[in-house]
Amino acid sequence: MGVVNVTPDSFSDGGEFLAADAAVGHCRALLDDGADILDIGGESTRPGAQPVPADEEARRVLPVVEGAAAMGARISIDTAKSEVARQAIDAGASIVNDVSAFRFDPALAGLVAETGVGCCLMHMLGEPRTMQDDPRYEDVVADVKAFLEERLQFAVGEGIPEERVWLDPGIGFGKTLDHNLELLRRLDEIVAIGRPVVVGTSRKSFLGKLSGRPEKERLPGTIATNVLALTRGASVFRVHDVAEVAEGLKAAAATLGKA
Ligand code: HH2
Repeated sequence: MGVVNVTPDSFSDGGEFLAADAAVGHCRALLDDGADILDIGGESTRPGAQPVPADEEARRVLPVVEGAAAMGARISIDTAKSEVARQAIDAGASIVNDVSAFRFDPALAGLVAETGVGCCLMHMLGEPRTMQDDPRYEDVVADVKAFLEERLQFAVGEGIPEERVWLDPGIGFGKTLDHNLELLRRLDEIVAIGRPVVVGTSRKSFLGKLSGRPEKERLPGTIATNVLALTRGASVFRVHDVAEVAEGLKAAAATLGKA
C-alpha cells in the first residue's frame, strides 16, 4: 500500500504532493514501483496535527482519487469523515482507511456498509492532538487487541460483513518506542483475531529514535520492521518507499517459502 499525502503538513512529505498534478504523478510512480493499493489522504494525523474541515479535505483528495481511478488503481481513502469518504467512493475508492476506527464520525460505518466497500480500522489512543502525551497501557498488545476486537464487532453490528474489515495496531498513534516495538514483536497476537492486518511503520519517529536519522533517512528501519511484520503474519504494508520495501518483502517472502 503506497502512501499519497495530499497535505501541507504530513510528517515526512508534507507539501510535496499538495498540488493535485504532483499527487497524481506520485500515484503513477507508486504504481510503477509495484504498489497494489494507493492510500490517498488529505489530513495529516501526525502527533499534534490540527483537524482539517471536510470541504477542504475533499477539495484536496478528490482530483487525486479521480486521477488514480483513471489509472485503474485500487484506492483506499485515508479519512475519518463520512462526507469525504462518500465523495471518494463515488470517484472510485474501494477501501476506507479510518485511523479512528469509526469513533470520530458515527455515520462512516453505515456508509461503508451501504456502499459495500472495504475498510481498515486502526487503533489510536485518543486523538492526534494529544495522543503522544504520556501514553499508558496495562499491556499494550492485549489493550490494542481488545480495542480492535470491539471495533470489529461494532462494524459487524453496523452491517459490514467481517470479510470486508482489515485491522491495524496503529504504530506511532499514542505509543512510546517500547509500545511500538512490543506491538511489532507480538503482532501475531493481533493477527490471531482472524482478519488481515495492516502495518504502518514507514519513516515513523520510533525509527528515528533508534537510528538518530531524519524522516527521509529511515528506509533501513522501515524495511526491517515490515519484514519482521511479514514474519508475524501481517498482510498489508503501508509505506512511502514502495519499490524498496516491496523488494525487501519479496526476498523475505521467498526465504520463508511464502512466494
Ligand atoms: N499512519 C499514518 C496515516 N494513516 N493509516 C493506517 N491504517 N495505518 C497507519 O499506520 C497510518 C495510517 C501516518 O503516516 P503519514 O500518512 O505518512 O503521515 P501524516 O498522518 O502526517 O499525513
